[in-house]
Amino acid sequence: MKMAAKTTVLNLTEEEFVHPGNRACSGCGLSILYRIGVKALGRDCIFVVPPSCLTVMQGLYPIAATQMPVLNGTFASTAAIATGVKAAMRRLGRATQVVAWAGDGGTSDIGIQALSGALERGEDIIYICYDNEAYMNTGVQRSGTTPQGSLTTTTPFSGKSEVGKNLPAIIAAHNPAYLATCSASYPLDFHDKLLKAKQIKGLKYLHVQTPCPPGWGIEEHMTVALGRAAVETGLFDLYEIEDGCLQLTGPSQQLLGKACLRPVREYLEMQVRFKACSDEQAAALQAQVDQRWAGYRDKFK
Ligand SMILES: Cc1ncc(C[n+]2csc(CCOP(=O)(O)OP(=O)(O)O)c2C)c(N)n1
Ligand code: SF4
Ligand SMILES: [Mg+2]
Repeated sequence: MKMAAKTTVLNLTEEEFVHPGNRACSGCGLSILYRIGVKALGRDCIFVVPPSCLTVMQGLYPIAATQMPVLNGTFASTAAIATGVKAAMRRLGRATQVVAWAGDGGTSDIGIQALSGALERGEDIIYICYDNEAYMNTGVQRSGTTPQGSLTTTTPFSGKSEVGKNLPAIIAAHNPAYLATCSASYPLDFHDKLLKAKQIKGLKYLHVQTPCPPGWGIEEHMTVALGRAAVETGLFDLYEIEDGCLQLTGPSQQLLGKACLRPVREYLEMQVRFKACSDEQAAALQAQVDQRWAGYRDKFK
């Protein structure tokens, strides 16, 4: 399915579904993503959210920050709850979108079993994983997707020693109806991928990198610059997978025309969490990026 005409700031709906003022930290990547993403979903949707910064940001009824119904569940059961809510909607004859929206800890670690089952069954839900690359809500503990070398409160001296999970690749191995990677720094790209996901039957998975100022050790005004640097260095690629076929999208697709990308070191040096990262670790990361992008250039030339 081809993407329809792109949304811009000029034609993005002015209707707001998120009330002014919420409990996210200033500069939170998730809050940018949430406000814009919800515009693509529209009013007829139900969120299923496990414990995370999003639960805190949305707040509790009757002073919730969002106008749509939210079901807060347990960590392990997000995709199973969404499956049940969708079945109930079907039974009622309603086309309501059911959207599971969870963090990286809730997706790559604790909720992965229920998500894997829902993927295998091809449940007709949207699953969004916002990846701030640690358990932020409880004080920056390392998660499955925390990158190697990153300082967290549970990897406080020399950073995480293991390589982070490539969660989109794990999801892709389940052959979902639609998979897209997105960034909070390109919220309209996320908006349009979500619009597209709404038209597709089956499980749609969107994986979004969301910079987190306190967890990454950056100033609040650097959030957008950080997400862009992740894309421009080739560390975080924006793509879609449909019918098993991967296509780079938007800003990542445009990078194909460049002879070389920004050095990975630039991205690492912008963040306190990588201050223990050794030259060898940075060089290994650069080598991985170079190899992946050589593969893209071969494939898409
Ligand atoms: C079973 C269970 N274990 C631990 C917690 C405590 N807890 C609440 S939020 C959270 C962090 C979630 O991390 P992530 O999914 O990455 O979302 P983020 O906080 O980064 O937004 C944890 C560990 C919990 N509520 N339930
Ligand atoms: S800790 Fe990070 S993800 Fe959580 S609300 Fe603050 S900026 Fe957002
Ligand atoms: Mg997280």
